[in-house]
Amino acid sequence: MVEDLAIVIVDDMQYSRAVLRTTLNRIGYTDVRMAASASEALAMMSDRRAEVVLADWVMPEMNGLELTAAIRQKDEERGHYTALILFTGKEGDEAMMEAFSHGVDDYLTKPVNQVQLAARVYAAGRIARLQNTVLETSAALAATNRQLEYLSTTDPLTGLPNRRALDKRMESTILETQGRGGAVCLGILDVDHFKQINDHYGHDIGDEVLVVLAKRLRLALRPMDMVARMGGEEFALVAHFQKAEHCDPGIFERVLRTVSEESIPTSEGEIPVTVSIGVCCYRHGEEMQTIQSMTRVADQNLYQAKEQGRNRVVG
Ligand code: GH3
Ligand code: MG
Ligand code: MG
Ligand code: MG
Repeated sequence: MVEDLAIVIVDDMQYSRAVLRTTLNRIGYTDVRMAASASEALAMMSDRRAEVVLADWVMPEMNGLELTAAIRQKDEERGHYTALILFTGKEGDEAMMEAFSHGVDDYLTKPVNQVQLAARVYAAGRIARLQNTVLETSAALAATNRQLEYLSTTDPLTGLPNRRALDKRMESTILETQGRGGAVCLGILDVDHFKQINDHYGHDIGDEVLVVLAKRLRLALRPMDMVARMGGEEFALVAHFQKAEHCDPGIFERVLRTVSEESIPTSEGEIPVTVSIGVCCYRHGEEMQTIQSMTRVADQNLYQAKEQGRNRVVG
């Protein structure tokens, strides 16, 4: 018994189609569909895919080679592979070479020998299954990689980029500022007296505050700016400006006001929250900065902001 295959026969001659189908049925293939033209075959295959296509070369409108190109393109889009056997009355090595150079997997001359047909269809089925296994495996691998990439760069509590993603962004933004121009500002934001919120309402409510705060910070900045969670109740804000003269550390004042203007809703009621922000900006042409040097300066400024009474921006 052969393993069944989804087969499509394409031939403009009704008689040829019927002979092939009868032969394939006799071998044991039950899923054999027939199309009278290339476009009919393509429609059939977009309904339900085929594993092996047996196509006539010479057909009106779209010929077997054009059909091969169309199937290859559709397969590429969908991540499938269809094995293609071209059959033809054309004689000679040149015709055969032309067919293979157009991407067919196999080639048969008419009248089609039944034993050869059985062997070639069997081999074509094996090609299709091997190719499809490879494609499915690499698609699964790519999905796993995307998932890993997401997990390794995202903070699970707030859904914001994490420290690792922040470092990557800072590195590329600093390089861009150095090379192409513009400016980059790093703000390190720390919630004021967050320990008191935890102590008073409990750690879970503290978490709720962090989640809402993260959303507010995201909304307070431009889409191209980055808001990341550095850890604990500390967030990093990264803003890049195309031109050095557009550098505007004032955005951090706006962030500060957005946070303190409205209390944060939690399941234990509204909790007023203020934050302190330490800023470091690097403009093109200034002495070179690194992530470390910018973080150091922003941290020192954050410390100053806390010292000076909190709920303020320094830098
Ligand atoms: P300051 O104004 O000086 O920043 O005071 P603070 O109380 O915010 O500073 P401190 O660093 O003493 O406290 C930060 C607290 O944040 C301590 C820690 O328990 C809490 N914390 C860190 N990570 C989390 C978290 O993921 N969830 C919650 N609920 N609390 C956290
Ligand atoms: Mg024909
Ligand atoms: Mg802190
Ligand atoms: Mg704090």
